[in-house]
Amino acid sequence: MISFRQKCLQHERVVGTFASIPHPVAIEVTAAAGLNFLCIDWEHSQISRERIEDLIRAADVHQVPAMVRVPGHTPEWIASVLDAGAAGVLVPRVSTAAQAEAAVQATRYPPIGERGVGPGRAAAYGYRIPNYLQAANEDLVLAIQVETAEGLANIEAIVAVEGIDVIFIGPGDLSVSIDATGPSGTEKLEAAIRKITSTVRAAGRTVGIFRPSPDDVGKWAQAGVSFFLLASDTMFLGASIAAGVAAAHAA
Ligand code: 3PY
Repeated sequence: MISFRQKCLQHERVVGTFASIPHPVAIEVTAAAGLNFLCIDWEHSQISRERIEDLIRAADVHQVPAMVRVPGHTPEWIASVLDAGAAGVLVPRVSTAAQAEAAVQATRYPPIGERGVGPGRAAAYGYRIPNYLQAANEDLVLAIQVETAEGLANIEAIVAVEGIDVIFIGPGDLSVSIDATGPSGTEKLEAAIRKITSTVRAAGRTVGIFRPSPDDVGKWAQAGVSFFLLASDTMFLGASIAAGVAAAHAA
């Protein structure tokens, strides 16, 4: 069976969502919904490092790969969630080739990178270290987020960094960073997203994007995006409750 990383690298469409509710029950409910993967959001939630390990465990029960969005570029955070068994990392706010290269170094073991060897959950608490080292370098997904004006300006150099699997666009942050918020910024933001997408695809690499709803997933897939993070557990929960309540009032 083709691995999650290979699906990403081969531009197969994968659809996931951000998991931000710090409880394994939410992961189990979300994981059973037919997603290709989950991304546990350590950057923008109450989720703690200890809880991340339980959430990954819950996703594993459903055989859904669980990536983790780390809060920043610190190599120890990246290694720590990979040791917990994450299927990969999403590193936010990568704006230069040097930052992209540092993410590769933190994610891969030597000779590719500098990740430290530890007897964490991913290596069966030490029993499987020899097997795990090679499997980790082959199977873990490294996605970096381009979401700043600086990242947009440096996109050619970032795309040239070996070892990045997915260049993921964060439209919310990007819109703020390039001063393209609200309806008046729509065209400017769309042009920026298209520039990143076409540059990444011209280099044969994989593009991802956050979309708050599925409405324009088809449009961005046509533009060359194949890795989608669709809303979040809390967004789906809120929208579903609101729709149910509205329907009950209207009945
Ligand atoms: C963004 O849209 O900026 C994101 O980071 C998505 O979570």
